[in-house]
Amino acid sequence: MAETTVFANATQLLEPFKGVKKLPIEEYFSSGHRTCQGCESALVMKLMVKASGPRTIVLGSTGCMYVANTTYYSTPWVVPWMHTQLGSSGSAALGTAAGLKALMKKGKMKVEPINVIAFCGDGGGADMGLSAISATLTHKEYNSLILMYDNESYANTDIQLSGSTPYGAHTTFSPPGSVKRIIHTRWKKNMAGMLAAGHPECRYVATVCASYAVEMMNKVRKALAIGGPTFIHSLDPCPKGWDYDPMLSHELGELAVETGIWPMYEVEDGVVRLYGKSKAIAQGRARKPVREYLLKQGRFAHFTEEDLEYFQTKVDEMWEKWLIPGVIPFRKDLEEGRP
Ligand SMILES: Cc1ncc(C[n+]2csc(CCOP(=O)(O)OP(=O)(O)O)c2C)c(N)n1
Ligand code: SF4
Ligand SMILES: [Mg+2]
Repeated sequence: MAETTVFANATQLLEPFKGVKKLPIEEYFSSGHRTCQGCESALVMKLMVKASGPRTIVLGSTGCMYVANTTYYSTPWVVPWMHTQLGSSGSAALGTAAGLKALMKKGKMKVEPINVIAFCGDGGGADMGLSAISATLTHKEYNSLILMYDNESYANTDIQLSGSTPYGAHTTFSPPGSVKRIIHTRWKKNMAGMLAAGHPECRYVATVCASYAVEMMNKVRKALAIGGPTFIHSLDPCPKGWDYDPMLSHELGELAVETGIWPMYEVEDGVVRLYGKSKAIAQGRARKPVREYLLKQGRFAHFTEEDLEYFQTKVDEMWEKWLIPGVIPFRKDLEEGRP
């Protein structure tokens, strides 16, 4: 008969890695994929399953990380994995977690905590699958992690604009022209902040960047170990969509954080913590100018001084005026007399 612990949401004990030298040597996402040279999303997949370990099921939405990782008769996945429809990472996570629980309860499977991770791209997560992710984050009785790898476009279908594409970027849907230079005039969606603020049953939400690999893996381990549904948003430089030399991927990830464009934080049981260099910035470390990040990428090559200045002003605003720098855009000071 099944052990009751499983039905009380037992998770694996996943202690944080104590540094790069302490990482396990085993790989669960190995050779056999066809992602572009310098693809940070592929690195995210590799780090994600290294962090979770072998007793993990991975579910992947359509996108680069599905298509490039499942060439006929060849796959880099060493753990069991399944494709799911573009907008279905949330449903796949919840359904799999519930299915495993039911099979264990009926005695049809050995009772053990199995990690369930569903990944999606920004198109699949921040746009198309948002409602399913939201629904999953309300079901506290099922353990799962949804990881959104954000390359800031619908990359697999040739770099269309998504709700996660940054202001002004050149995509196939927003090519700069001589009459109108900036076609995409919207600020990027605040996905992790939105999900953390609106899902009281979700115990853990974090933003990560693979340039800070050990920190990223430890966030994955925390998300899996804490129990219930959790969410991680990863910013992933994409040489093809962002138009830069693949050797710059790691550096661009660092610059996204150092310029303050990508704040790294976690929300654990309702408590927000900035971490790594984002914490240092909040404590007074100077942010690098956004131009150092933007001008290394062809998708911003059409930017004039005025555009760079506008982008800088918006990032400054996040850090100076938002309730939590770069995280919660609620302002305290708009109406006199109100907190
Ligand atoms: C319902 C649906 N609409 C459109 C497509 C075509 N399609 C396949 S991959 C993809 C891009 C997905 O973008 P994203 O989720 O950001 O992942 P990325 O390709 O960037 O890795 C699209 C539009 C699809 N597979 N299913
Ligand atoms: S287009 Fe971007 S996300 Fe897709 S495989 Fe290439 S580098 Fe990776
Ligand atoms: Mg994408």
